[in-house]
Amino acid sequence: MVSERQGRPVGRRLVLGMLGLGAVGVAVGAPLQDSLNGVFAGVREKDPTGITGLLPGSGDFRFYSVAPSVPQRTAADYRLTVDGLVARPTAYTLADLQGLPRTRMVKDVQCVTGWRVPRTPFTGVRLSHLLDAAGVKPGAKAVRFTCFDGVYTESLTLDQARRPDMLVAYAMDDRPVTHAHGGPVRLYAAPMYFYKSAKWLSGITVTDRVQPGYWEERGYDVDAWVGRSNGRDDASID
Ligand SMILES: Nc1nc2c(c(=O)[nH]1)N[C@H]1C(S)=C(S)[C@@H](COP(=O)(O)O)O[C@H]1N2
Ligand SMILES: [Mo]
Repeated sequence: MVSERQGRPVGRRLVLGMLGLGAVGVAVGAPLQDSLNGVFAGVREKDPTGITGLLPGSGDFRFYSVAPSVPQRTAADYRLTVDGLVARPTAYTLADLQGLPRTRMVKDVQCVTGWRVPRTPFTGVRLSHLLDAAGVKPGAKAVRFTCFDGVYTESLTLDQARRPDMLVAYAMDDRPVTHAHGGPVRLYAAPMYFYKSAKWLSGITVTDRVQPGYWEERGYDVDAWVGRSNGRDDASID
């Protein structure tokens, strides 16, 4: 099976080269650091020296991106569109989203490859609120998520999407979602493995059937309930 860890060959080569040089991360500035964190994500789990853990500001998180580079979106140019089988297609700015009813949740983040970050707060607007505002048409069965990295996609059934623990999140750890973590806006699918939580969210399309997302086309479960799917935390996922 193709896995997350195999999805970043360019980054890994670059990182291995840098590790060979010895000094890591110390002298680089913030924007570069952001992208380096992305590059380091793929190796950290395999790094027996622990040296990648020395990267500042990364906490326990790994940073994942299947895209080699992702554009920045600011509060001025960020848009989230809601379209498809809806009565009222809508485009939200970041300020629009922040002005909607706010939900904060604190749960463990769990990636399917085994790493976990305990008690991570996410804040945003419920996905169900955006769906209700758009007016889901009869016959709709699912939701497709697209991202401004131009590559990643995700999906939920309409029933899953309407759960109160599915958020369109603009804060993580009580701070604006950073670019490396998928800011300014990412999905937070709390009851599911973290691959469902699409970063750099730009589109929500209501559809008549589930279209499997990026990793799901590569073998991951579409219904990604934590503890109940993908062979649980079984290392065989790799
Ligand atoms: N756009 C996009 N979203 C994504 C991914 C990605 O590669 N691209 N990776 C997924 C996976 S596998 C995980 S574990 C989490 C990682 O989120 P983080 O980088 O904030 O830790 O994002 C998910 N959402
Ligand atoms: Mo993941």
